Amino acid sequence: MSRSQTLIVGDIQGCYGGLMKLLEKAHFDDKRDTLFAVGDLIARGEDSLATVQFLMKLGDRFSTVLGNHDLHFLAVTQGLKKAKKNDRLTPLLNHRHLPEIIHWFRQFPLALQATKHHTLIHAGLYPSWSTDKLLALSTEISDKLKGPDWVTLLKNMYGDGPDNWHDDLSDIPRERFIINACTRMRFLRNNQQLEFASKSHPSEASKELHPWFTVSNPFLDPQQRIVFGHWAALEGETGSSQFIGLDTGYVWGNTLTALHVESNSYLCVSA
Ligand SMILES: [Mn+2]
Repeated sequence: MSRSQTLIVGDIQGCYGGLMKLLEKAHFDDKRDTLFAVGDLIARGEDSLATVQFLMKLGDRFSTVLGNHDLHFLAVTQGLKKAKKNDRLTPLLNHRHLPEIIHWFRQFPLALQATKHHTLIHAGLYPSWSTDKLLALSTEISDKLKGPDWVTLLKNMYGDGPDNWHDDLSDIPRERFIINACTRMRFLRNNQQLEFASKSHPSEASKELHPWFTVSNPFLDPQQRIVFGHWAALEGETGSSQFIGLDTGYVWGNTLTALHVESNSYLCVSA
């Protein structure tokens, strides 16, 4: 009997066909193997509904962290926001099982420990946090998202500030910073301020902007690998084996990438 496999897949974005190609290539067996994702399961691709239905059927063989598109989808279901112009979420939003789908999404955290040495987060690890701290802050948000005030949490999450972290942040500014750092961060300014305007490859960004993974983090255990998505223009180029960027822009016509944990190798399919 072959050994069980653990796959961590990059941003699926509703690209059901790409996900199927990738899992076939891996000979993924849903009775034996485990699939993790780094968030943004849905939105721009051709079939967000089929993607969600497939992942829901995997039960506890699947887990994910939430991305900005996943949280935005939840906000849209509650009438807090309109779907973005390029989102193709209508079949999902109109589905008769929408309440179950909403419930399913709300159970997932912002960060999770997939293996002893792999921490998953959609955007990145803010450089003054350890992974233990990240997981604790994720739990703060997750408890709210699972609880009775979840719609209020989503209503208050929109906005770019505060842009700097303090341990004594509380209430809405605290929630918003945690959600922004975990799901939207790419670049930081010199004083570790979050900056959201630039989405480019680091080589094309202004000199005052630093990719979060290049900012020294004295709290990060060198044994921990940070596995993230969100930044398609990065094409996975972090320059460090400790930071594993899996968004390789399948939805933009490039590739869908997964880390195969047991062999520490990458699987890739082209759009
Ligand atoms: Mn994203």
